[in-house]
Amino acid sequence: MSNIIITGGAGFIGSCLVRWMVKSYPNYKIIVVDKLTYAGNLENLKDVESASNYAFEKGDITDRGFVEAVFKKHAVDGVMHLAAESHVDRSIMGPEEFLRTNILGTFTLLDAARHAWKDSQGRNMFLNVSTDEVYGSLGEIGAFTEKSQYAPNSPYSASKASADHLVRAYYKTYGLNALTTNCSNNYGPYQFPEKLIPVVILNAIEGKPIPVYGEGKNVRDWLHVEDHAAAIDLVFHKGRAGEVYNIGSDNEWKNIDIVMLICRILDELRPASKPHDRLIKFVTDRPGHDLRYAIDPAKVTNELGWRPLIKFEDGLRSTVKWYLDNLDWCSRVRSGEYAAYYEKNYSGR
Ligand code: NAD
Ligand code: TDX
Repeated sequence: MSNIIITGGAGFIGSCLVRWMVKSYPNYKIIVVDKLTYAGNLENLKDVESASNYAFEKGDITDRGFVEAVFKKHAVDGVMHLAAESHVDRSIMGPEEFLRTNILGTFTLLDAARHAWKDSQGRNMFLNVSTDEVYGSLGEIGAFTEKSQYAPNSPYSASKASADHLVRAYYKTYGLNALTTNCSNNYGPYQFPEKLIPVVILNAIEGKPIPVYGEGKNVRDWLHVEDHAAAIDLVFHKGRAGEVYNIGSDNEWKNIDIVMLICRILDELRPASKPHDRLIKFVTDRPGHDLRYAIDPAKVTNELGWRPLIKFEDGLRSTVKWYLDNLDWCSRVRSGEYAAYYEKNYSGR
């Protein structure tokens, strides 16, 4: 494969994957397809914008005419599909856009690929980037495997689950070379400051309350975004069509513990008159809040040899540092629409 579209390439994980692919494969053409919603920002791609193997197409993945035109213009033979509405709290406040982008958008891409690739199936690949949230919530023990039952609990995870089912159906019914990766929580630079880690960092340094939902006992399994990009690259090239691969790093943290750890890192890097953890505020819980996610990565490790390389304490510290060094980026992406969202999400909690 040589002409690969990365949908959602201007977002958090997408932009990391674009940087990774543009640098790793000088002979490929990497084409970013992105609508540039509040979460997508061309500033995230400034490192690659002048690379000769990079192109950008602005548009909506639910727009069939646009998607077909991109396939034709660039002779697309591979798809890494990340474009999505990705924030659970927003899906609770307004599910419709999640259903449109995540379900209809995935269908539109799959169907365009099916038609564009009808005579060249063997040489193409459609990789759908999904989430561990499709499996619902775990109790105190165990981890999700590729065989775990789907049990999504939020409009976001239900829309991602629907997309995963469509990918499977296109493989089974039409023989489209397609597969899905289900990954745990990502962290790292360029994550939009509506997700837990950047919210904690920015609120702490601004002296605002640090909102912890419920009692802070919910558990997430955290993976550095660069380890995720490496996994996507590997599965795209070496994974078997029709399969599912769970990506995660055995790195479970209770929310309150991760919040405390960020506060300690900030006490060191940006000391304030009092410790930052004084700002922690337990607020009304997220409805349908999944208690615990954990991924069993045995399949991707044993079959393809993937394993995460970035130690969590190192990755978290460098992430905190990145935010401190990029406060201008933070204020630019948080302006406008984000300000209205912030007010709505946190005012009643
Ligand atoms: P993000 O919200 O940071 O970025 C999403 C990108 O998609 C943005 O650039 C946005 O402009 C674009 N987009 C949204 N709607 C679009 C549309 N209709 N047409 C074209 N582009 C559109 O998301 P992220 O955190 O980078 O997540 C990327 C993918 O990875 C998503 O599919 C998400 O479900 C999945 N995922 C995320 C995590 C995580 O922890 N962030 C974990 C596992 C899986
Ligand atoms: O202000 C907050 N306070 C808080 O306690 C926020 C924003 C979150 N939380 C909690 C909720 C979760 O238990 O922290 C945990 C992490 O929350 P998010 O950052 O919103 O992530 P999560 O809901 O776990 O989903 C993320 O991982 C899976 C991504 O947003 C999804 O796109 C991905 O599929």
